[in-house]
Amino acid sequence: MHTLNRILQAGKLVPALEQALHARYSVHRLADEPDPAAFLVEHGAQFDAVVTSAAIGLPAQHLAALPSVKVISSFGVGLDKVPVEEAKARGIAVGYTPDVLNDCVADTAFALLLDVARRTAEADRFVRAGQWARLGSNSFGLGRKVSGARMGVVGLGRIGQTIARRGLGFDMEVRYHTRRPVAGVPWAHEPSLTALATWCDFLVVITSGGPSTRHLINEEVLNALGPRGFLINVARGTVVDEAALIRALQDGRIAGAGLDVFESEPQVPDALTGMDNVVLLPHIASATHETRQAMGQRVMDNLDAFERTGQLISAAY
Ligand code: NAP
Ligand code: 8YV
Repeated sequence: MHTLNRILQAGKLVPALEQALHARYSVHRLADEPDPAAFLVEHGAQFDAVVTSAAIGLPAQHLAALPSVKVISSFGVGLDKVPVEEAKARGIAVGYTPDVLNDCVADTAFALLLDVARRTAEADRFVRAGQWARLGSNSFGLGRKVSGARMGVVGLGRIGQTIARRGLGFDMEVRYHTRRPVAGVPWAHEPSLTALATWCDFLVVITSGGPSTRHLINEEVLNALGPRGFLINVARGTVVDEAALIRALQDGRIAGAGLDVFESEPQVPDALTGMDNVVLLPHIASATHETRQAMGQRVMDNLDAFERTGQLISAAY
């Protein structure tokens, strides 16, 4: 038994999870503190668990001020803002919410892909602005065909494989790039990211974030994707060199982009908001009632399992 007496809530959570957490445990919201670092210096020792999210994370210096913490339970699958190595070194368990969001993130990748290729958001703006009524039928122009196109998936983990499977329904030819080939999948591994970008019509990015993938999608990859190629990013903003992406779009060196994530969220560069061949989402790939409910449930289940058994349902290491 690892009774959790006092939980630190690192930031804002979805309301249902916040309610469930506060109904079950004694929880303190760090965000309510005017000076969180000073609060932790004074009171950090009273907490034996932290609940956070992929978006909020937990600064390593905050974890250093929490000497009694035994478990971190994070809402989300991305661990780029969670100090996993520091936690591991101290024997602190780290829980997260993989798998339950695969479908919705894959669906969003396809929503972006279809939207940027078939220009649906742009066409919606055209209709609302009265342009169709003014200019008449066939005035909007043409999009790019998606069915039967070539899709390159960068990262073929839980979500990447779900995206690749979606390609089957669109009769797409799918190849992927990862550092190590994945055993037992029907798609061809491409060891060179540049070669994958050259080959495909749609390059869909779904690697993990963090320093090891920073600016993996750089000028060279974008040039390889070429003026008929589209970039879709549902991974992390840091995986794409955003300045290089903007230059490539401005020069017409790629055809367009569908982006759910950005380098400095929630800031989106004006250069992107002014472009019609770009579809922009506010990091909502997992944001459905069903998936967010399942993610919140996994956060609670991780805590519950840790209390009962010392193990997590979904452990990050
Ligand atoms: P996962 O199962 O761990 O898959 C990660 C994949 O990335 C693996 O195939 C891995 O293969 C590949 N990868 C890692 N580093 C790479 C590199 N340098 N070059 C090429 N491939 C690399 O993770 P997942 O559950 O699919 O989630 C993936 C990521 O999606 C999360 O970490 C998160 O950041 C992001 N995400 C975003 C949203 C959103 O709302 N937009 C929602 C959920 C998740 P190798 O290790 O073999 O290279
Ligand atoms: C999160 C995400 O919902 O799971 C992840 O890694 O990026 C999203 O699913 C979002 O970051 C809230 O924490």
